[in-house]
Amino acid sequence: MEVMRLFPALILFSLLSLSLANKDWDDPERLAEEEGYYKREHSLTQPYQGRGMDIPFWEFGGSTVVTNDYVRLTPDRQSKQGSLWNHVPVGVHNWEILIHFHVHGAGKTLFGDGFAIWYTKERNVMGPVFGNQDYFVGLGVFFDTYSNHNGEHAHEHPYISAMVNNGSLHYDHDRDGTHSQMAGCHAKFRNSDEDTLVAISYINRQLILMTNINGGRSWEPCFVINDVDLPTGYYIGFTATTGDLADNHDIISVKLYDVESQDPPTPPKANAENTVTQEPDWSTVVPRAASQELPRPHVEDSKPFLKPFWYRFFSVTMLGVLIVVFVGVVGGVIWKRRHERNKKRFF
Ligand SMILES: *[C@@H]1O[C@H](CO)[C@@H](O)[C@H](O)[C@H]1NC(C)=O
Ligand SMILES: [Ca+2]
Repeated sequence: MEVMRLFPALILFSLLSLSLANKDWDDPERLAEEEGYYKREHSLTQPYQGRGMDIPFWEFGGSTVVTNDYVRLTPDRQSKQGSLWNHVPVGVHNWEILIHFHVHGAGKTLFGDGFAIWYTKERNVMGPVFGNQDYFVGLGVFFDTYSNHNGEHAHEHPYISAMVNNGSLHYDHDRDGTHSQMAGCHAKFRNSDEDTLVAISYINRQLILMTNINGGRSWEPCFVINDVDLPTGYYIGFTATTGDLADNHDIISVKLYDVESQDPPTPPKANAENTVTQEPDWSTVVPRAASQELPRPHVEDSKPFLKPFWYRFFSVTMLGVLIVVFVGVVGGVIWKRRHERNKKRFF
């Protein structure tokens, strides 16, 4: 029968839709718990015990102070810069990091400037990019609370954006870095009554950022960036800065997980002909992102990256439609046969 021949294809298509729906936006906490291997040497949790002011595996500079409840990079005062750097290089190339932070202050309309999360070659060098050096090498994720507005971009602040740099690019503070960002999203994390968390995962060269800023377990997608090259051996760090405007920038906890790669590594080009899959040397990779937004004179509306929503919506909807169609067709066939049999019986 025609319908029966279609059945395996339908099942396959449904499964495919489901797997597509779940691939990109995994619950970061589930991923960390089930597939991640907690790395204590890259994590920071309460109590931040150590001798005196020291925190094991971490060092801090500038205005940073450690209390029982948080590490405060800057206080809500003007012209401060603070840093917190992990001094153990990250040796794994697939990782996820969960960060609990708190940005808050007395300012109702004027506050700034924000903080940054780093995965860079160098650490502990102060500078103008949210307290870190410019022309950095590696990844910077900026939590920019103040819009240095000039009509260059149409997004609202606070704004989270990511930039990958090989040391050649300048972070343009006056333009909120929109000329060098890979992707970004608007997120109202400042002065939130709820715990504010961010999850950044770098798995199979895909960089994903999600936020949890509205309480509960609701993780919101911010962006997905494919084809990002980051080597192993760089350092995790946090910096923040205030200028004319100020805010408290607090880091409450950091948890890094070694996440197993779900796919085998791509063999280096030289070995493409033979079938031996050789682990590439992850430590020599130069930071690079295929999707870097190119310098431009005019900036268009840069809305948050919405495609994955559509993806999920589309595939879940498709599955529903398929089930309805399938049930309808099978039901229709059965009904028709019964009807015909009944006809024969009664007439
Ligand atoms: C560094 O990045 C710039 C701009 O993206 C690029 O033009 C340059 O070739 C890169 N250099 C290396 C060594 O990859
Ligand atoms: Ca800014």
